[in-house]
Amino acid sequence: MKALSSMAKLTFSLVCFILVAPWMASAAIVNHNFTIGTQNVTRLCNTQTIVTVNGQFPGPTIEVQEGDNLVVEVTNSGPYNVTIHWHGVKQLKSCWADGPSYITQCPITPGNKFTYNFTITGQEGTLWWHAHITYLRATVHGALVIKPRTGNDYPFPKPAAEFPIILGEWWNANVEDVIADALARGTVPNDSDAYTINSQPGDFFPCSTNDTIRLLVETGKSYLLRIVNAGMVRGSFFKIAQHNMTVVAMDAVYIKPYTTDVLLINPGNTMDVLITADQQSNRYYFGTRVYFSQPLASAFLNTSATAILEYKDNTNKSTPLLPNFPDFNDTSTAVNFTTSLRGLNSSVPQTVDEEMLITEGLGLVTCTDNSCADNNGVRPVGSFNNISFVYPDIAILQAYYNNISGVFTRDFPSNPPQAFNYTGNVPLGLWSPELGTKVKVLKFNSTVQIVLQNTQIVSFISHPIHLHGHDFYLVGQGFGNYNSQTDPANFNLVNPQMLNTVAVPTGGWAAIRFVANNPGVWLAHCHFESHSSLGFDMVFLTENGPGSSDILPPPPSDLPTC
Ligand SMILES: *[C@@H]1O[C@H](CO)[C@@H](O)[C@H](O)[C@H]1NC(C)=O
Ligand SMILES: *[C@@H]1O[C@H](CO)[C@@H](O)[C@H](O)[C@H]1NC(C)=O
Ligand SMILES: *[C@@H]1O[C@H](CO)[C@@H](O)[C@H](O)[C@H]1NC(C)=O
Ligand SMILES: *[C@@H]1O[C@H](CO)[C@@H](O)[C@H](O)[C@H]1NC(C)=O
Ligand SMILES: *[C@@H]1O[C@H](CO)[C@@H](O)[C@H](O)[C@H]1NC(C)=O
Ligand SMILES: *[C@@H]1O[C@H](CO)[C@@H](O)[C@H](O)[C@H]1NC(C)=O
Ligand SMILES: *[C@@H]1O[C@H](CO)[C@@H](O)[C@H](O)[C@H]1NC(C)=O
Ligand SMILES: *[C@@H]1O[C@H](CO)[C@@H](O)[C@H](O)[C@H]1NC(C)=O
Ligand SMILES: *[C@@H]1O[C@H](CO)[C@@H](O)[C@H](O)[C@H]1NC(C)=O
Ligand SMILES: *[C@@H]1O[C@H](CO)[C@@H](O)[C@H](O)[C@H]1NC(C)=O
Ligand SMILES: *[C@@H]1O[C@H](CO)[C@@H](O)[C@H](O)[C@H]1NC(C)=O
Ligand SMILES: *[C@@H]1O[C@H](CO)[C@@H](O)[C@H](O)[C@H]1NC(C)=O
Ligand SMILES: [Cu+2]
Repeated sequence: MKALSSMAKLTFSLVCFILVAPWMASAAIVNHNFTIGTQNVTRLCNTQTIVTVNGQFPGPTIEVQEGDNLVVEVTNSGPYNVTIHWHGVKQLKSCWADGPSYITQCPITPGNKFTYNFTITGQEGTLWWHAHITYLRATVHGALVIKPRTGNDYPFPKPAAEFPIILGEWWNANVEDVIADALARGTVPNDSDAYTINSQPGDFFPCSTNDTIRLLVETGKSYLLRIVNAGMVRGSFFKIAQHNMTVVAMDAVYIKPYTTDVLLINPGNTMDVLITADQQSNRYYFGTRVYFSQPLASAFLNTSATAILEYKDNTNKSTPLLPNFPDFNDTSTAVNFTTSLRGLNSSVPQTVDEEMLITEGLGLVTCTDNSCADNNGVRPVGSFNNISFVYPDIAILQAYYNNISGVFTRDFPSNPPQAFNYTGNVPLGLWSPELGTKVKVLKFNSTVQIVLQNTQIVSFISHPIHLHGHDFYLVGQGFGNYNSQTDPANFNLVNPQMLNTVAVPTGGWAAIRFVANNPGVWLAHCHFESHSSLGFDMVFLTENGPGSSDILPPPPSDLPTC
């Protein structure tokens, strides 16, 4: 009987496949118009003119099905240069649509437009889009939801409803002034004035209570939270009072479901999380607490952004229950979470063609002008392998495609220029990186392994490193200095997670593997915007392959020029 019914099922799905297949091949075109403009928004009793998309803050949620062609016409009606990045989208053979300013394109200047046109294949879950220039992404961001193709299901029970949850930050200042002011004075940018959930700070910040976000749920039902950390400067713990969460995807890759009462989510990462309304009908706070891994933390904003999970038939209007958040410096909870996640369908390359050890961290350089008189004549920088990235005046991809020389050099090193105790007491002589616009050239289809080694210079915190245009397997991580003799034996080459952003443990390292299968120019950077602005960036240039379909296509005709 059982065999018969599965036989029937098989026949049914074969029929379905044949019927559906031709239709599936021609996936839909999804069109959106983004108008960048300004708008006055009040938070914390403070009104700011902010840059938004279509007048929305956070910006519109874009929903597609896997396989769709997304076409977004961006019109810049605002006062600043802008570009939009589709964070986590693999952009296979569509590097021109990736969006980081001066890397794949010149900015869309005020009054002009550009159409981003790309296909989203082999990715399902939640990604996001954001401005990729200066500090604009603080307000110019939104969720990108990728559902299964028609006929495919989630690998988990269908939730009763889905909620995008965007973690962000708010400044009582124009964010463009925040970054310009920091660069002019040679300091790190000022901290934000509030953390937010869907742009609202919640009940623990001034003047915010009336607008606190509420999610209404029904007893017994399950819901999918599509959490995006769009924060600019810090990672966060995330908790819901008295409710467990089951993480089912991260960075638009399904994972082995993992049930926990606390998440750690870093800027650049996304998580799809199932919750069930299985507690007493009531109101429960959920929200964030900053994770700040530096042991001797200086002052920082540690108030929780909160929203409310409310059962629909709840009659109790007393103060909601607050989650018991971990301490801001609870690295063991942070690491316990990140090391517990496992891939669902991993197929890790077992051999490596190109091996790199890349140090990453902060540093200090001497100013050559008066710009950091306030800071003892030095300014903070970020670097990879002792090179602090200097943004060029034209896009690297354009320079590469058109053979324009003098824009970048191809000598980004595969190893740090000198070995030292990276997580020890680093001598001051090693605190100043070189400045440069160097790229690392990768052979098409080569398997790359990179060990990202955190350095204990200036401050040693966990940095979320984001790679554009690829997902990578996180095959290993640890504290202290990476040991190339002993650590590889402990790599997980069976079921590691696949991510687009990895938080390298504080005072530690992370090993990633990916295949350079996508011709073009790909930025990698710290997803703390304050650090990326200070040169915490690097660039990979993947050469064309031998096949006629393995090459970078020509640029779209409306690509902005500099
Ligand atoms: C986008 O704007 C164009 C006009 O520029 C209009 O024809 C089109 O219908 C709009 N598309 C959407 C999806 O709103
Ligand atoms: C925002 O407020 C300022 C000052 O009140 C005003 O000049 C400006 O026109 C407003 N901008 C928008 C987009 O409403
Ligand atoms: C998008 O790109 C495809 C080729 O990849 C092209 O056929 C299509 O016309 C483009 N659409 C728009 C609106 O430019
Ligand atoms: C940043 O903070 C400093 C010191 O508190 C302050 O003087 C400055 O005005 C702030 N900058 C901006 C853009 O708010
Ligand atoms: C919140 O709403 C109440 C009642 O409508 C109102 O009296 C109060 O002024 C509001 N508070 C703020 C900060 O807007
Ligand atoms: C959360 O999960 C843990 C471990 O499975 C369990 O002990 C606990 O009772 C659960 N809590 C709630 C509120 O469901
Ligand atoms: C790690 O997380 C698991 C699952 O939430 C929990 O059972 C365990 O106690 C945690 N371990 C530590 C050391 O915090
Ligand atoms: C966190 O905030 C509380 C007040 O809310 C304050 O007393 C405490 O000093 C802060 N801790 C840090 C490390 O800033
Ligand atoms: C966390 O910081 C507090 C001071 O705010 C300190 O007492 C405690 O030892 C720190 N914990 C860890 C694990 O570093
Ligand atoms: C690096 O420095 C740390 C802190 O001083 C020390 O504990 C560690 O043993 C050193 N590691 C090596 C490999 O020298
Ligand atoms: C990429 O490399 C793999 C094995 O390393 C090989 O099987 C595959 O054919 C290559 N693909 C292309 C397009 O060259
Ligand atoms: C805006 O972009 C254009 C083109 O790259 C550039 O010439 C101009 O300097 C930029 N403006 C600002 C304020 O950066
Ligand atoms: Cu960083």
